[in-house]
Amino acid sequence: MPIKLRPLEVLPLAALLLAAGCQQPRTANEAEPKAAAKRDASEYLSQPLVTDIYTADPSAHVWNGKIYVYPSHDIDGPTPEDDLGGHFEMRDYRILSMDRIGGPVTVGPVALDVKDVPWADKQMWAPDAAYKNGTYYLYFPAKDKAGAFRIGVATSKDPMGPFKAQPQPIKGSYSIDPAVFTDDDGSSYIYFGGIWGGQLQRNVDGKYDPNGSKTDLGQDDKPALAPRVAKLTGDMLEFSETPRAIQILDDKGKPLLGGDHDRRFFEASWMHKYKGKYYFSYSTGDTHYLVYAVGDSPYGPFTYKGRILEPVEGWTTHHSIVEWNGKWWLFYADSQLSGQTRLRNVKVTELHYNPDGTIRTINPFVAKAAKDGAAH
Ligand code: FUB
Repeated sequence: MPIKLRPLEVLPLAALLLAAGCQQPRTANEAEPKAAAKRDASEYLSQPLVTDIYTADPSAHVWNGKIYVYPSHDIDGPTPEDDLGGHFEMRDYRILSMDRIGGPVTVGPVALDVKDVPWADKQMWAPDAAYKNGTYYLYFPAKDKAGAFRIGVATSKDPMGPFKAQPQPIKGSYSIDPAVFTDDDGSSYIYFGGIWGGQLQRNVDGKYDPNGSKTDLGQDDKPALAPRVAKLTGDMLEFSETPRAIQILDDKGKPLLGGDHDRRFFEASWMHKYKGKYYFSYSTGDTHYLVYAVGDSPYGPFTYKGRILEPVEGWTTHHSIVEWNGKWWLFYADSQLSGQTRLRNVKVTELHYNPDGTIRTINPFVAKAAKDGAAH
């Protein structure tokens, strides 16, 4: 998404060079990631799941006991970094699978290419997947020929693909970052939206306004732009209702405001259920946190509870949360391998709940004291 410089102590070398007007050398799309001059690998809480392609925005699912990760497939392109994420020029999806966390990771072949999606033009951003009655569904945002983000669906009998796209995007869809949650009664809900380059602010009435704001509503003292949710039809291919705005409230029951950049919704919706409660989590974008809010219904309202992950290396932060083998896991991404926001790598770490159901905040870097202790 957009580029905005982070504090110097976490600013990657590449971003410093860019800020100074220096051009970064471009590599081939599938080039072997090169180690960038920055932190030592031991300073990161966890290591990249794969190193032969760049991946981001990991949506993890467990099907038949096996873990599948549906990430964005980052590539290096010619577009300079901008606030609207023009530098995220992804053209296809590759799916990851593993039998166990910590075990070998298989990188699947191309599962869906933009050239095989009749309505899409470019920028295959963060996807998600779902399963129903023997079919796997891949949900993905892409820009259409008019430059508006829409959300498409593609189907396959194999979780690794290849997927075949529907000829048109989901009717009435807009913006980015679809995440599909299936509740215990079998109903599936799709969450989506993202401000700035994700164009939510240009779709306030569900109709794309190419001349709309570049950032948000520009009203810091009004409720922030809300992520959207819609129940899916039984065949998983369309919205069964007009998408609803999701309310995210503070502990006094007031909506989070547009100026509350530490807590308000930016992008990267995810829904999971823990002990009967609905956990809606998301990225705060320009403040770089992954945060969560809890409610009693998949539609919300949700009450803001706190941070899941402190800022990672790189501008974006995007995640999924899944239960596997009796433990809960946070899949996330940073820019460890490349030092560049546009070339990210997915990771996983265990997530812990407190007895009251709140989530313990994770630091993506190893605390110095702990590292020194481990070295002795
Ligand atoms: O990967 C492209 C975009 O960056 C995603 O759609 C956002 O969530 C952010 O990670």
